[in-house]
Amino acid sequence: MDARFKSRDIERRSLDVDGLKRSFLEWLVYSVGKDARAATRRDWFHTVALAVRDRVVDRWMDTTRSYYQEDAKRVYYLSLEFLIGRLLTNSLSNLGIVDECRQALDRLGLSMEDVVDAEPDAALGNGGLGRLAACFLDSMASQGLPGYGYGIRYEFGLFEQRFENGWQVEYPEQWLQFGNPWEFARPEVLYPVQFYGRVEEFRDSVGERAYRWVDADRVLAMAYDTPVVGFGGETINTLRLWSARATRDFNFGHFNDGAYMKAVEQKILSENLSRVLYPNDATETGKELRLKQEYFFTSASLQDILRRYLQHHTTFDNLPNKAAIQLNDTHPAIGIAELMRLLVDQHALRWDNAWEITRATFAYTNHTLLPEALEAWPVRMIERVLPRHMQIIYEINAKFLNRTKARADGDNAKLSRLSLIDERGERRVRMGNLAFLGSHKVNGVSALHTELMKQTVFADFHQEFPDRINNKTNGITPRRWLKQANPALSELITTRIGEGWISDLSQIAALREKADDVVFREEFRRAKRKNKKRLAAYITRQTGEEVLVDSIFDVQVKRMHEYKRQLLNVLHTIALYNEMRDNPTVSWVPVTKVFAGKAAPSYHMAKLIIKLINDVAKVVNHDPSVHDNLKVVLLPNYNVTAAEIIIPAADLSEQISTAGMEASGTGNMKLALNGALTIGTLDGANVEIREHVGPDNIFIFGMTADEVNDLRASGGFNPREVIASNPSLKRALDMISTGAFSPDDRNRYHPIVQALTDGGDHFLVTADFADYCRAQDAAMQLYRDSEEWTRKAILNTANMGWFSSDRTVNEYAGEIWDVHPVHPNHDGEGFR
Ligand code: BZD
Repeated sequence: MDARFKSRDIERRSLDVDGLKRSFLEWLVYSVGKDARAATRRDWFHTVALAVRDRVVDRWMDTTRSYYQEDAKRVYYLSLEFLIGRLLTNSLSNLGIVDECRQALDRLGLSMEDVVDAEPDAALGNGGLGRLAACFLDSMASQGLPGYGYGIRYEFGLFEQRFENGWQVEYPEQWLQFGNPWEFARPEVLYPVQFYGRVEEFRDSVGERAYRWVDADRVLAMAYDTPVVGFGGETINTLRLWSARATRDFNFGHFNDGAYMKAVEQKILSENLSRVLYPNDATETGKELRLKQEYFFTSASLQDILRRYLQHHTTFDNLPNKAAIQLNDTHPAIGIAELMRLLVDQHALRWDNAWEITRATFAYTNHTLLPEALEAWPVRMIERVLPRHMQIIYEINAKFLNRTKARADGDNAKLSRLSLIDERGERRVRMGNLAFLGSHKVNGVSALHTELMKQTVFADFHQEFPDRINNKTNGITPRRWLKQANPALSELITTRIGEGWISDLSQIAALREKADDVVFREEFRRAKRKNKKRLAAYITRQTGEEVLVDSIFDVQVKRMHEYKRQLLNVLHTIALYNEMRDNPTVSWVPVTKVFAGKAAPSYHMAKLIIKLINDVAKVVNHDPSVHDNLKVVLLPNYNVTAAEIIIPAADLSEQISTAGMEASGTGNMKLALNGALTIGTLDGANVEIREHVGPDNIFIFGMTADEVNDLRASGGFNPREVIASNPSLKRALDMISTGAFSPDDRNRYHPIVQALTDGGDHFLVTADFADYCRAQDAAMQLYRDSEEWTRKAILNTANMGWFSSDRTVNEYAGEIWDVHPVHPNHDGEGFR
């Protein structure tokens, strides 16, 4: 081998400062094509990312080879969303070379922060569901589990949010504009995906009725692979995202007619499939393109999974022993009909055999009980777009209802609830029912949510299949959400208890005893203060507002939604503002209310709430009579990168959804792990957080899910009475409705006031207001006692170990997937 080649080859893997520096220079010149004088920060980011990627590739191949050689059972996580965020710090940190990289850059006169900041935030998701998928990828790789992510390589991720005159305005987000150094295009990994056309019946070789899908349009799914670096760099898994490509023969007929431009137009249109992420979180769109996206990535993934399986097997009997497919909500649930189609139509399996294999392979995670979020595609649309799948769904349904009828003895109402088809109004396919029926396990994402699934949406199914529903409480990866986002605290923790917590978060319990150690408390506070300074500077950069570092940072960061009740927080803000103005001589605990979150572009109420927060901020922040004791900021464009700055700096974590409506929450876990005290309702995983951190270390308020249920069952309540009996609530609402925050348009907030009064206050904002204010007062009083506050904050961090996504993923692996760690053989290569 050429000597120069060989030395480069070794250099590609060296992890010391000199080796990194040399390969940076080499990459800058030979791959980015710049010299050091002309290079921009973005050039350097690409350079460093490519050099880091080099250090991953051998181990990635080793990992994949080991899975192949062992014919290990793999888990395939099918998700329409992966909210990944930036990868540079993540990769360096999981490889253990953050300091080496920093020094190498330093020697080149570059700051690591500048390079890191040049990376776009990969926002291929809306919120919790997409971020959970990303945390699971990290946890699977960190534990050596053979896990693959499958999704869509959206050209445009979640929109960029800006405020114009206080209103949300959406801009396209172009994360791929300058290329993506982490991904490998796989132009040879290409699968056809069909749409439209019709179904032909024929007799197969043994004279049985069979079907083929003909005259369909075709699109190709092309793979892009991103390595998923596990902690320690032992296991490197794969995230495979599909991009739509036109087939070469697309509408060839048009060429013959001479209508060349028309054919090219068609080509462009078919590639729209992977163009953009739908920005709705918790509401269904019912748009045909969305259905096509769901089928597109599901079909390509299943074809890929079967191809991999068939490398080792000649029949499908072992598929459930070699592949577990997890459906992240119902978005990929059409995969159940697709696997049936592939097995029955393409591989000639008998129906019952195919169904048994399908059910044993799939499992389904539900993330919401909100009726408006449950997918139900019009039968007529599926008939048109996926005609063969509609037949298969009918067949699944008929067989199931026939079997069930015998036992349901005449309970037709129950049968119609169990049906895959909702016959009320326009006929629709209930994707939740399909997912349930086609899976061997169905799970909720917190203990409460899973119970409510059994009692509400899936009550009838639960009766039929009492062993199918199980709980898997969500978790978060401690690598990104503590180690990387909060170096100040994580270094402190490591000096005291070692670094075992990074891969086994239960070890963080060793901090419990440190809560009583004055010196540790002081150091814990110092770390928090450092993070608060960083956030304060960020706030000033983003909004121009100056905030007091020693005020309570009271943080509510999440998508804007009425059920999450940002309005409750705003009403408390206004009430507090009034109290401060009324009592200027009292020594108030200074409060900084930090909000951030995007609203779905068509969700008018959520956008109006954004405008209200900005309007309230304008009034409060410029009122000298509150002496800077209260500041309100709404940070624009909340995303993973912003979360990494905000969360470590929070003192108080707002988790205040109407009980029974937030399936789990995961921001609640990130904030508590970073030493914020939660103020929250007994909803989602808050219930379990209370159990772990202890009731003395959390501020719980408001109605319980049972109370909410009873109240609604008894016909609701009269918000007007509640408002009349609470002067501070009445005053706050009056100010909103008379234009105190919108002098330029006094009626602006009429819809909000209306919803909270004559509208019946569906989310029980007024009903929970008084108790929320009580809990807020308790928090503010406690904050005065900084030792006691810090003690509780430490106990939060110390008691959150169970909420690691490593624990969650292990539960899935053991109780649903039956997959086991594989230890890749890295013998052939010299890496450390
Ligand atoms: O899933 C969220 C729930 O609201 C949270 O309570 C829970 O913690 C997380 C993770 O389990 N659901 C979503 O984020 N849902 C969506 O983002 C979504 C996206 C598209 C369509 C429907 C819902």
